[in-house]
Amino acid sequence: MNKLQGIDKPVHIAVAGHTNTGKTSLLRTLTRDARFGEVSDRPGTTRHVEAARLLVNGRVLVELYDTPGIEEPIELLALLEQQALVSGSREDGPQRIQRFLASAPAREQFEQEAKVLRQMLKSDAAFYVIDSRDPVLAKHRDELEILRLCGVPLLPLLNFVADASAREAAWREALAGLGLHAIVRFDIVAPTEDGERLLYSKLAGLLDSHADVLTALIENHAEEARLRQQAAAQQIAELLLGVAACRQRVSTLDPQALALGAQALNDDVVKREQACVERLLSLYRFYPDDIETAALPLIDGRWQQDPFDPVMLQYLGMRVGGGAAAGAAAGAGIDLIAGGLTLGAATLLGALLGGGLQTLRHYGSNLMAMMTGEKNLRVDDNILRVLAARQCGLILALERRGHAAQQATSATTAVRPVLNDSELPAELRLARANPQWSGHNADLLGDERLQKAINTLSAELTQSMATLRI
Ligand SMILES: Nc1nc2c(ncn2[C@@H]2O[C@H](COP(=O)(O)OP(=O)(O)OP(=O)(O)O)[C@@H](O)[C@H]2O)c(=O)[nH]1
Ligand SMILES: [Mg+2]
Repeated sequence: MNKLQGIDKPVHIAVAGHTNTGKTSLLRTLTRDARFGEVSDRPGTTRHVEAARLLVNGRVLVELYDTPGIEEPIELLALLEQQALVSGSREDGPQRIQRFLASAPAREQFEQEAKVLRQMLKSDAAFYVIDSRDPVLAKHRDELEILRLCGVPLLPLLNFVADASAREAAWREALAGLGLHAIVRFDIVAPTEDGERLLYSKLAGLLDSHADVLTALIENHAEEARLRQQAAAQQIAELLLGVAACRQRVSTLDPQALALGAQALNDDVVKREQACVERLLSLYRFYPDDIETAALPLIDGRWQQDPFDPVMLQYLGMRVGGGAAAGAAAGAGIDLIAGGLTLGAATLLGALLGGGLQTLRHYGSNLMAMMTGEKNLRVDDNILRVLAARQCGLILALERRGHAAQQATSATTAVRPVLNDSELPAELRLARANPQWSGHNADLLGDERLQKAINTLSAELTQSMATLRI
């Protein structure tokens, strides 16, 4: 990126505010590091200044500094005023802060506040994080007064704006009264899609000399998001093509052999899906235990139900062939292909188990071919639909989740169908005819048709997801 050439030093941004407003959480969201610092409901959690870096192409563009919460602003402002009176000189804001930092109270009563102010003086700008559910009190006004003495551009950030008890208008009025007109709303736990872009562009407006760095960061984030979506869609396409191609050979049509074969196929699909979930989580820089939602029935990054679970299918309004015996034999969602015929394994199982001669007769002369020819089990089309819907739903939920989220209850993404229910995409039908595509290894890398199918299918999935995002 050529634009980075002229950038010689990173922008230093302090994150300040009253205690417990979400400062450390903001760092987690902006760095996409769910393990940054310590976050808790207790006030006074962060006790020291802690830095985090934002890199683009290996270059540090921004250094963010988490700071301890300010706890006694009223007392501190009174002290600063008293110190100004005693000194009698006309010092500017930063000089007054320096004077305070050199005084004894900065090492005693106001040790925490001193850490914040020292960092403020060293920074190019600061975010002032506000819990907008709080009423605007004297302590907040005093806190802002003190921070403004540092002479650094301050961008107030209204957190908890989505909460019903947010007092956004009162805060805007109070901030305007203090001369702070550039304000950003930013829900730290569940930021909107363009939340970060707005945050940095507002900051760029306040920091003219560093606008190029912030613009480069914004562009990089957009590019990263695009590449991440592309890579994610590709992972899903690979999963679907692999599963569509899966076949489990069964040597006889004996119900027990069928049930064992069906179970082996079932286990293989569950494993493949799990591997895909793990790759998606790591692509979006989440840990398995970050994800647990009602909409997405994942526990510790693992689906509660395997894709063959009738509840899951029902949820998506899908059915798979299922006779009485099918569920019991783990055969639901699995087809038998034999002698060029595709039959629901369940139907056949039901016929064999129940001695349903009627059904057997129905297959007529093809039955012989089935008995003697090659017999394979494969997954039902609807299982592929479930897999597609779940993985795309997961991506949408991950996109909406900030890295500061503590619980996952806020995810509203429901798993919705992605593949249409009339005919499977051509690539998946092609995969049905190419069992070798179910392999996991490097021999597949050279298969041009497979590569093409992955690219086409992932483009289709990307498009379907775009419609789900609206
Ligand atoms: N629902 C919700 N909770 C949030 C949000 N931001 C922060 N929290 C929660 O608020 C609490 C305080 O968050 P922290 O990030 O530790 O706040 P802090 O400002 O760093 O606190 P100190 O270090 O103690 O000053 C935690 O329980 C967070 O999970 C938000 O946007 N939405
Ligand atoms: Mg903190």
